[in-house]
Amino acid sequence: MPNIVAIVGRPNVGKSTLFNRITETRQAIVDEVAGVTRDRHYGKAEWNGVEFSLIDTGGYIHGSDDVFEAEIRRQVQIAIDESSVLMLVVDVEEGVTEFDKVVANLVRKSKNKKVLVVANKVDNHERAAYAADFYQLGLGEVYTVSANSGSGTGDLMDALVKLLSSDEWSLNAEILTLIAIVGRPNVGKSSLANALLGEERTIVTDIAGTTRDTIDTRYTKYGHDFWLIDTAGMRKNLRCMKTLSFIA
Ligand SMILES: Nc1nc2c(ncn2[C@@H]2O[C@H](COP(=O)(O)OP(=O)(O)O)[C@@H](O)[C@H]2O)c(=O)[nH]1
Ligand SMILES: [Mg+2]
Repeated sequence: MPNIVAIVGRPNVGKSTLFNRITETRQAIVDEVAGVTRDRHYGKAEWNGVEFSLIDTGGYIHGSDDVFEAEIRRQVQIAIDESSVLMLVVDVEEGVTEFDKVVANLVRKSKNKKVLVVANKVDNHERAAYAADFYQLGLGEVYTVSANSGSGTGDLMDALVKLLSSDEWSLNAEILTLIAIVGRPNVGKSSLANALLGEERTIVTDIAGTTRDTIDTRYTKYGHDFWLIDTAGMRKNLRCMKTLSFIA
Protein backbone atom coordinates (compact mmCIF):
# COMPACT_ATOMS: atom_id res chain seq x y z
CA MET A 1 0.00 0.00 0.00
CA PRO A 2 1.42 3.40 -0.85
CA ASN A 3 2.47 5.52 2.08
CA ILE A 4 -0.64 7.37 3.10
CA VAL A 5 -0.74 8.99 6.51
CA ALA A 6 -3.95 10.48 7.92
CA ILE A 7 -4.10 13.06 10.68
CA VAL A 8 -7.19 12.43 12.77
CA GLY A 9 -8.56 13.86 15.99
CA ARG A 10 -11.37 16.02 17.27
CA PRO A 11 -11.63 19.62 16.03
CA ASN A 12 -9.27 22.32 17.31
CA VAL A 13 -6.42 20.10 18.51
CA GLY A 14 -4.10 21.48 15.82
CA LYS A 15 -4.39 18.91 13.02
CA SER A 16 -4.26 21.48 10.23
CA THR A 17 -1.36 23.30 11.88
CA LEU A 18 0.52 19.99 12.05
CA PHE A 19 -0.39 19.21 8.42
CA ASN A 20 1.03 22.56 7.32
CA ARG A 21 4.14 22.02 9.42
CA ILE A 22 4.83 18.57 7.97
CA THR A 23 4.09 19.51 4.36
CA GLU A 24 5.89 22.81 4.87
CA THR A 25 3.01 24.67 3.31
CA ARG A 26 0.04 26.71 4.37
CA GLN A 27 -2.38 24.58 2.42
CA ALA A 28 -4.73 23.57 5.18
CA ILE A 29 -6.75 26.38 6.60
CA VAL A 30 -6.26 26.88 10.31
CA ASP A 31 -9.44 28.54 11.28
CA GLU A 32 -12.56 27.90 13.25
CA VAL A 33 -14.90 29.85 11.01
CA ALA A 34 -17.78 27.85 9.56
CA GLY A 35 -17.38 26.61 6.06
CA VAL A 36 -13.76 27.48 5.45
CA THR A 37 -12.30 24.04 6.04
CA ARG A 38 -13.10 21.15 3.79
CA ASP A 39 -13.60 17.57 4.85
CA ARG A 40 -10.16 16.42 3.88
CA HIS A 41 -7.04 17.99 2.55
CA TYR A 42 -4.30 16.10 0.75
CA GLY A 43 -0.62 16.93 0.56
CA LYS A 44 2.77 15.39 -0.05
CA ALA A 45 5.68 15.27 2.37
CA GLU A 46 9.09 13.68 2.68
CA TRP A 47 11.37 12.86 5.60
CA ASN A 48 14.86 11.39 5.26
CA GLY A 49 14.15 10.33 1.69
CA VAL A 50 10.84 8.63 2.48
CA GLU A 51 7.90 10.14 0.65
CA PHE A 52 4.33 9.97 1.83
CA SER A 53 0.93 11.46 1.21
CA LEU A 54 -0.66 13.24 4.11
CA ILE A 55 -4.38 13.69 4.72
CA ASP A 56 -5.70 16.40 6.99
CA THR A 57 -9.21 15.61 8.15
CA GLY A 58 -12.02 17.35 9.91
CA GLY A 59 -13.73 20.37 8.53
CA TYR A 60 -15.95 22.56 10.61
CA ILE A 61 -18.72 20.60 12.25
CA HIS A 62 -21.85 22.23 13.58
CA GLY A 63 -25.03 20.99 15.14
CA SER A 64 -25.93 19.11 18.28
CA ASP A 65 -23.48 16.86 20.12
CA ASP A 66 -25.02 13.85 18.36
CA VAL A 67 -24.47 15.35 14.91
CA PHE A 68 -20.98 16.37 15.97
CA GLU A 69 -20.05 12.88 17.10
CA ALA A 70 -21.57 11.23 14.02
CA GLU A 71 -19.65 13.60 11.77
CA ILE A 72 -16.36 12.97 13.60
CA ARG A 73 -16.95 9.25 13.26
CA ARG A 74 -17.68 9.56 9.56
CA GLN A 75 -14.60 11.64 8.80
CA VAL A 76 -12.26 9.52 10.92
CA GLN A 77 -13.58 6.30 9.39
CA ILE A 78 -12.94 7.54 5.84
CA ALA A 79 -9.40 8.57 6.84
CA ILE A 80 -8.80 5.15 8.39
CA ASP A 81 -9.98 3.41 5.22
CA GLU A 82 -7.74 5.54 3.01
CA SER A 83 -4.50 5.41 4.96
CA SER A 84 -1.88 2.98 6.21
CA VAL A 85 -0.69 5.01 9.21
CA LEU A 86 -2.75 7.27 11.47
CA MET A 87 -1.60 10.17 13.57
CA LEU A 88 -4.12 10.69 16.34
CA VAL A 89 -3.71 14.28 17.50
CA VAL A 90 -4.78 15.35 20.99
CA ASP A 91 -4.41 18.62 22.87
CA VAL A 92 -2.43 18.94 26.14
CA GLU A 93 -4.22 22.17 26.96
CA GLU A 94 -7.51 20.29 27.22
CA GLY A 95 -6.37 16.85 28.38
CA VAL A 96 -8.34 13.73 27.47
CA THR A 97 -11.89 14.56 26.34
CA GLU A 98 -14.88 12.36 25.50
CA PHE A 99 -14.38 13.05 21.81
CA ASP A 100 -10.73 11.99 22.03
CA LYS A 101 -12.01 8.69 23.38
CA VAL A 102 -14.52 8.36 20.52
CA VAL A 103 -11.74 8.85 17.96
CA ALA A 104 -9.32 6.58 19.87
CA ASN A 105 -11.94 3.81 19.91
CA LEU A 106 -12.43 4.03 16.16
CA VAL A 107 -8.68 3.93 15.63
CA ARG A 108 -8.34 0.97 17.95
CA LYS A 109 -10.97 -0.98 16.00
CA SER A 110 -9.17 -0.41 12.68
CA LYS A 111 -7.31 -3.55 11.84
CA ASN A 112 -3.73 -3.42 10.56
CA LYS A 113 -3.44 0.33 10.95
CA LYS A 114 -0.39 1.69 12.69
CA VAL A 115 -1.05 4.58 15.03
CA LEU A 116 1.02 7.37 16.51
CA VAL A 117 -0.55 9.36 19.35
CA VAL A 118 0.54 12.99 19.03
CA ALA A 119 0.07 15.31 22.01
CA ASN A 120 0.05 18.78 20.47
CA LYS A 121 0.44 22.27 21.99
CA VAL A 122 3.38 21.16 24.12
CA ASP A 123 4.82 24.66 23.86
CA ASN A 124 7.00 24.37 26.97
CA HIS A 125 8.48 21.83 29.39
CA GLU A 126 5.70 22.05 31.97
CA ARG A 127 3.20 20.99 29.37
CA ALA A 128 5.20 17.88 28.48
CA ALA A 129 4.25 16.40 31.84
CA TYR A 130 0.53 16.65 31.03
CA ALA A 131 1.03 14.52 27.94
CA ALA A 132 1.30 11.39 30.11
CA ASP A 133 -2.48 11.65 30.55
CA PHE A 134 -2.94 10.37 27.01
CA TYR A 135 -1.44 6.97 27.77
CA GLN A 136 -4.91 6.16 29.09
CA LEU A 137 -6.13 6.05 25.48
CA GLY A 138 -4.30 2.75 25.32
CA LEU A 139 -2.67 3.35 21.94
CA GLY A 140 0.95 3.24 23.05
CA GLU A 141 3.69 5.83 22.94
CA VAL A 142 2.66 9.49 23.15
CA TYR A 143 4.76 11.89 21.04
CA THR A 144 4.86 15.47 22.28
CA VAL A 145 4.97 18.28 19.75
CA SER A 146 4.21 21.91 19.28
CA ALA A 147 2.83 22.20 15.77
CA ASN A 148 3.09 25.97 16.12
CA SER A 149 6.82 26.07 16.81
CA GLY A 150 7.76 22.72 15.27
CA SER A 151 9.37 21.41 18.44
CA GLY A 152 9.19 17.62 18.76
CA THR A 153 8.13 17.14 15.15
CA GLY A 154 11.56 15.75 14.16
CA ASP A 155 11.21 12.84 16.60
CA LEU A 156 7.64 12.31 15.42
CA MET A 157 8.77 12.14 11.78
CA ASP A 158 11.56 9.69 12.69
CA ALA A 159 8.96 7.43 14.31
CA LEU A 160 6.62 7.85 11.36
CA VAL A 161 9.09 6.84 8.66
CA LYS A 162 10.01 3.75 10.66
CA LEU A 163 6.38 2.69 10.21
CA LEU A 164 6.32 3.49 6.51
CA SER A 165 7.83 1.40 3.81
CA SER A 166 10.58 3.25 1.96
CA ASP A 167 9.20 2.01 -1.36
CA GLU A 168 6.24 4.24 -2.03
CA TRP A 169 4.63 1.78 -4.39
CA SER A 170 5.24 -1.46 -2.58
CA LEU A 171 1.88 -2.95 -3.29
CA ASN A 172 1.55 -6.41 -1.92
CA ALA A 173 0.49 -9.56 -3.70
CA GLU A 174 -3.22 -8.79 -3.67
CA ILE A 175 -2.85 -6.45 -6.60
CA LEU A 176 -5.52 -3.83 -6.77
CA THR A 177 -7.11 -2.51 -9.89
CA LEU A 178 -5.55 0.84 -10.65
CA ILE A 179 -7.51 3.52 -12.43
CA ALA A 180 -5.64 6.65 -13.44
CA ILE A 181 -7.63 9.64 -14.59
CA VAL A 182 -5.50 11.69 -16.93
CA GLY A 183 -6.16 14.60 -19.23
CA ARG A 184 -5.64 18.28 -19.71
CA PRO A 185 -6.23 20.53 -16.69
CA ASN A 186 -9.85 21.55 -16.14
CA VAL A 187 -11.54 18.92 -18.29
CA GLY A 188 -13.37 17.45 -15.29
CA LYS A 189 -11.01 14.78 -13.97
CA SER A 190 -11.79 15.45 -10.30
CA SER A 191 -15.52 15.54 -10.99
CA LEU A 192 -15.24 12.16 -12.68
CA ALA A 193 -13.22 10.82 -9.74
CA ASN A 194 -15.87 12.01 -7.32
CA ALA A 195 -18.63 10.47 -9.40
CA LEU A 196 -16.81 7.12 -9.33
CA LEU A 197 -16.22 7.35 -5.60
CA GLY A 198 -19.79 8.39 -4.96
CA GLU A 199 -18.87 11.31 -2.76
CA GLU A 200 -16.81 14.44 -2.77
CA ARG A 201 -13.35 13.13 -2.02
CA THR A 202 -11.28 15.46 -4.07
CA ILE A 203 -11.37 19.19 -4.29
CA VAL A 204 -13.36 20.28 -7.31
CA THR A 205 -13.53 23.83 -8.50
CA ASP A 206 -13.70 25.37 -11.92
CA ILE A 207 -10.36 27.09 -11.39
CA ALA A 208 -7.81 25.31 -13.56
CA GLY A 209 -5.20 23.47 -11.57
CA THR A 210 -7.04 23.29 -8.24
CA THR A 211 -5.87 19.72 -7.79
CA ARG A 212 -2.23 20.51 -7.33
CA ASP A 213 -1.04 16.97 -6.76
CA THR A 214 -2.19 13.58 -7.79
CA ILE A 215 -4.71 12.26 -5.34
CA ASP A 216 -4.65 8.56 -4.64
CA THR A 217 -7.69 6.99 -3.12
CA ARG A 218 -8.20 3.41 -2.18
CA TYR A 219 -11.82 2.39 -2.21
CA THR A 220 -14.00 -0.63 -2.26
CA LYS A 221 -16.97 -0.88 -4.56
CA TYR A 222 -18.93 -3.82 -5.85
CA GLY A 223 -16.79 -6.03 -3.63
CA HIS A 224 -13.51 -5.06 -5.34
CA ASP A 225 -10.60 -2.95 -4.14
CA PHE A 226 -9.52 -0.11 -6.40
CA TRP A 227 -6.85 2.54 -6.45
CA LEU A 228 -8.13 5.64 -8.12
CA ILE A 229 -5.50 8.18 -9.14
CA ASP A 230 -6.79 11.64 -9.92
CA THR A 231 -3.95 13.42 -11.67
CA ALA A 232 -3.31 17.12 -11.75
CA GLY A 233 -2.85 17.28 -15.49
CA MET A 234 -0.69 16.01 -18.29
CA ARG A 235 2.57 16.87 -16.60
CA LYS A 236 1.79 14.33 -13.87
CA ASN A 237 1.00 11.50 -16.26
CA LEU A 238 4.47 10.02 -16.33
CA ARG A 239 4.16 8.93 -12.74
CA CYS A 240 0.88 7.19 -13.45
CA MET A 241 2.24 5.42 -16.49
CA LYS A 242 5.12 4.22 -14.37
CA THR A 243 2.68 2.95 -11.79
CA LEU A 244 0.51 1.21 -14.32
CA SER A 245 3.43 -0.45 -16.05
CA PHE A 246 4.66 -1.64 -12.66
CA ILE A 247 1.31 -3.31 -12.07
CA ALA A 248 1.15 -4.72 -15.59
N1 LIG B 1 -0.51 26.89 21.79
C1 LIG B 1 -0.59 26.20 20.66
N2 LIG B 1 -1.66 26.35 19.85
C2 LIG B 1 -1.72 25.64 18.71
C3 LIG B 1 -0.68 24.71 18.35
N3 LIG B 1 -1.04 24.13 17.20
C4 LIG B 1 -2.22 24.66 16.83
N4 LIG B 1 -2.64 25.57 17.73
C5 LIG B 1 -3.86 26.41 17.70
O1 LIG B 1 -5.02 25.59 17.87
C6 LIG B 1 -6.10 26.12 17.10
C7 LIG B 1 -6.67 25.04 16.21
O2 LIG B 1 -5.72 24.67 15.26
P1 LIG B 1 -6.11 23.87 13.93
O3 LIG B 1 -4.83 23.46 13.29
O4 LIG B 1 -7.09 24.64 13.10
O5 LIG B 1 -6.85 22.61 14.58
P2 LIG B 1 -7.71 21.45 13.86
O6 LIG B 1 -9.15 21.84 14.00
O7 LIG B 1 -7.42 20.22 14.65
O8 LIG B 1 -7.25 21.37 12.46
C8 LIG B 1 -5.56 27.31 16.32
O9 LIG B 1 -5.89 28.48 17.00
C9 LIG B 1 -4.06 27.07 16.33
O10 LIG B 1 -3.30 28.24 16.21
C10 LIG B 1 0.46 24.59 19.22
O11 LIG B 1 1.43 23.85 19.00
N5 LIG B 1 0.44 25.35 20.36
MG1 LIG C 1 -8.38 21.62 10.63
